[in-house]
Amino acid sequence: MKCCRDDRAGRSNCYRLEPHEKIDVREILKDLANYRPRRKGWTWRTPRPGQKIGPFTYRETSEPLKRSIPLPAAKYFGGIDPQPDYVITTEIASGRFEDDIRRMRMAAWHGADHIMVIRTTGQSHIDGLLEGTPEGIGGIPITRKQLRATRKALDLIEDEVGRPINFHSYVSGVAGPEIAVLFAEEGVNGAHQDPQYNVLYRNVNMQRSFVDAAVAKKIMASCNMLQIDGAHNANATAREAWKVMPELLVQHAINCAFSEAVGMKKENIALSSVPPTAPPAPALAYDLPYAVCLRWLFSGYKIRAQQNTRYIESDTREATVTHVLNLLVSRLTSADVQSTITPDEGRNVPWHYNNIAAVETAKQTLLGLDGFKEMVELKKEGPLPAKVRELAERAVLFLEEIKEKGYFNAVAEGFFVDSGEYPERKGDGIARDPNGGVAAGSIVKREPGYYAPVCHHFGFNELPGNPQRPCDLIGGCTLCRPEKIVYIDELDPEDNVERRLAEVEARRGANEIRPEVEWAGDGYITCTIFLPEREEVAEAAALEIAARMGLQENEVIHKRVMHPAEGTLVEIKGIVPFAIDRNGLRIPEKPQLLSEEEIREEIARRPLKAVCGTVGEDEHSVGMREIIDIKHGGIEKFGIKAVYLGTSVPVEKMLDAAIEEDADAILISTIISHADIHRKNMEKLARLAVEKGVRERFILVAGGTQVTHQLAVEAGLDAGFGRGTRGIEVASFLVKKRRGEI
Ligand code: Z97
Repeated sequence: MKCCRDDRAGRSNCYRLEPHEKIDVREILKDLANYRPRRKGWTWRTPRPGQKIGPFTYRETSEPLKRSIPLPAAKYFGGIDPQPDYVITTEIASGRFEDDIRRMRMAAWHGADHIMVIRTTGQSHIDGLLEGTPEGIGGIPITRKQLRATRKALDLIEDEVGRPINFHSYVSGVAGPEIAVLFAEEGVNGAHQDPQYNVLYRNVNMQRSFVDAAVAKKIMASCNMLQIDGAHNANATAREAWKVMPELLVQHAINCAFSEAVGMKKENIALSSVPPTAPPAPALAYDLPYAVCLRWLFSGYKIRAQQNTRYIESDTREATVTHVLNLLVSRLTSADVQSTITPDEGRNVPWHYNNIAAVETAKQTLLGLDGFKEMVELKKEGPLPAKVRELAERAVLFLEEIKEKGYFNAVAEGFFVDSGEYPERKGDGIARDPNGGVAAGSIVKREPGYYAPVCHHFGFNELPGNPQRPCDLIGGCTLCRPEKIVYIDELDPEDNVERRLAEVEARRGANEIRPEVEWAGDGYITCTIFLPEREEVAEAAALEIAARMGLQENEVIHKRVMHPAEGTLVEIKGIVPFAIDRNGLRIPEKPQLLSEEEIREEIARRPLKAVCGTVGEDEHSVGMREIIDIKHGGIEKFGIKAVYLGTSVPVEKMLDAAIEEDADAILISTIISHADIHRKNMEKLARLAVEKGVRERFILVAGGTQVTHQLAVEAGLDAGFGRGTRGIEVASFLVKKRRGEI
C-alpha cells in the first residue's frame, strides 16, 4: 500500500481504500486526535449538460464517478453509470458509527454524495455535547470522535469513488450552538437548522430557540454549510398533511428570512420540500402545485426535495412507487438535493441494502426522466396555476395574520401544525407558551462592553483594542487554530467502539461468515413466504416455519393480504444461529465471458456455423431452441449460424450433417438421463467423431439439465452446459475454443 498523503500534522497517512478490501475501522480510528477535515462547506456536483455517455447524450447529468456500481440494466448499454445532476442523499441510522461507515461506502458506490446521519433518539434533549462513541438507538450519538472518524472514512470513500461527499447532521436542541461549532470544527458540510423545529417539536423556549439559532446559523454560515430547514416536519406531523401546505410556505419563509438576516447566503439555504400526499390520494394534483408554488415564491434558494415519509408503510413496493412519483415532481419542477429514505423505513428496520435501493430508485428515475422537461411543459392555465395562486394567497394571509399578532403569540394560539387548511382552523395545532418550554428564562441580555474573543460570533461584540480577528485576543479560536481543539477519546469504558469491535471479533472467527443487515455479523435474514391462508393464520404459520428453519428471534416485518381467504404474503426476519466457514466453501470458478461486442465482431470477421439438435430418443427441444434463438439471447444473436436438425436426431446424423455443412461446431442437447443415456450420447458423439477422423475439425458441445461441464469433458467432448445456461456462455465458449484460448 502506497502512501497517499500527509495529514496536517505532517504525519504520513498511508491508509487508503482498496476496492476489493473491506474498510478497516481500526485504521480509521488510528491517530484521530490529529485528523483534520480536508475541506469545509458544501460541494455540488459538477454539471455536464449535453454529456455523451455510451450510446446516449444526456441533458441533466454531472461528472461521472471513478468507481461505481451501475444500475442492473446498464449491462445492455455498455455498463454505463451516468450520474444525475442532483446531489443524492442517503439517511443512515444504524446506531453504530463503525457500521454506518461501511454502509456509506456502499451507498457512495451507488451514487449517494450526501450522507445524513440521523441522531440517536433523545440527543436533542441533552443540553451539552456528548463524547466518545456510544451506541445509539435509531441513530447515532453525535460526538467529536464519531464525526471525526466518519469524516475521515468519507474522505477515503470520496477518493475511492472520485467525488466529494457531503456529510450532514442536525443542529437542534438547547445544545444547538455548541453542536454548530463542533460541526464547523469537524468539517460537517450540511445541517438541519430551524428554530421553529425546536419550538414546535422539542418544546424549547421560543426566545432561547431563536437566539440559539442566530448563533448556530452564524457559525454555519462561516464555513458555507448547507442549511436544511424543518418545514417538512409539519407535513410529517399534521393529521391531514395536505392541508398544511400554506403553513409549510410560511415556515420556510420564516427560516429563510431569519437565516439571511443572520448572514447566511441564499445559496446555502435549502428548503426542505416534501410532496404532501401519496397514493391512493390523487397525489400529483396536490404535490405538483405545491412544488411549483414553492419554487416560484423562493427562487434563489436551494431545494432539498425530500421523499414523502408520512405515508410509508411496511410495503417496500408501495414506498418505492411513492418515491418515484416524488422524483417525477422534482424533475417536473427542480431540485438541488434529492433526498432518499429507505423503502423499509415503515418497518423501522432501515437496512444496508435498502439504503442502496432508495439511492438506486433516485438515480434510475432521474436518469429515466433526463431531458423530460424539454418535451413536456407545465400548463400556464387551468387547475395548476389556479392552485398555485391559491396556495400563495393562503400563505400570504397566514403570514400577515402572524405579523399582526406576533410570531410568539401565533404559536401560543396553536397556529402551526393545525390540520385545517388556512384560514380554516381545526384547533388541533401545536400550542407553546412563549414564556415556557425547555430553558425558559435562560436568555440574558448582554451587558454593555460584552465581548467574546471568538470568530463568527452573533450579535454585538465590543472587542477591546480593535483586533484584526476577534480571536487574536486569545491567540486564536478553535475555528482558526484547530490544534486548540480538545480531543476527548472515550468517556465510557463499556460503551465504546473498541469494546464493540472486540466483541464482534470474539463472536466471529476470521474465517466465519454471517449474514448481516445492519451491524457487523448481526445474523439477520428475511424470508418471503406466501401462505394460502387468512392473515392471522398465515402470520402464525410463517413464524412457526421460521422457528422450524432454526431461525431465532423471529418477527413478522411485513404482511399483505392477497385475498381474504386465498392467501397472505408474509415477510419475516430472523437470526441465523450459525456461521459459515469461509474455508469450507467450494466456490466454482467464474467463466470469463467475452463481451457481446467482442463475440459479434469476431463472428462478423470469421463466421461460425454450428449444427444443433436433440439427440437419441429425446423430444425435448425447448432448451436447445432457447440456446439457438435470437429472441432470448441465443447464439444467433451474435451472428452464429445455427443449422437446427430437430429432435430425436441420431448421433451419427449430427456428425454427417456437420461434415456436409462444413460446420465448426456440433451442439447436442440431451435431456433424458434415464439409464445414463445422456452420458452415453455424449460418449457416442466423441467416439464417432474420432472414428470418422473428424474429432479435430469440430468443437463438440453438449447441453441438458443433467449435463455438467465435467461430465461432458469426461465423455470426450469439449464442453458441457447445464440448467440455466445462456446463449452468450455457449457463444463465448465457441469463440474462445476456436481461438485456441481454452
Ligand atoms: C429529514 N427525513 O431528512 P433531533 N432539526 C430539524 C429536523 O428536521 C430534525 C432535527 C433537527 C428527515 C430526517 C428528521 N428531522 C430527519 C429541522 C429531524 C433532528 O435530534 O431528532 O431532535 O433533531 O429531514
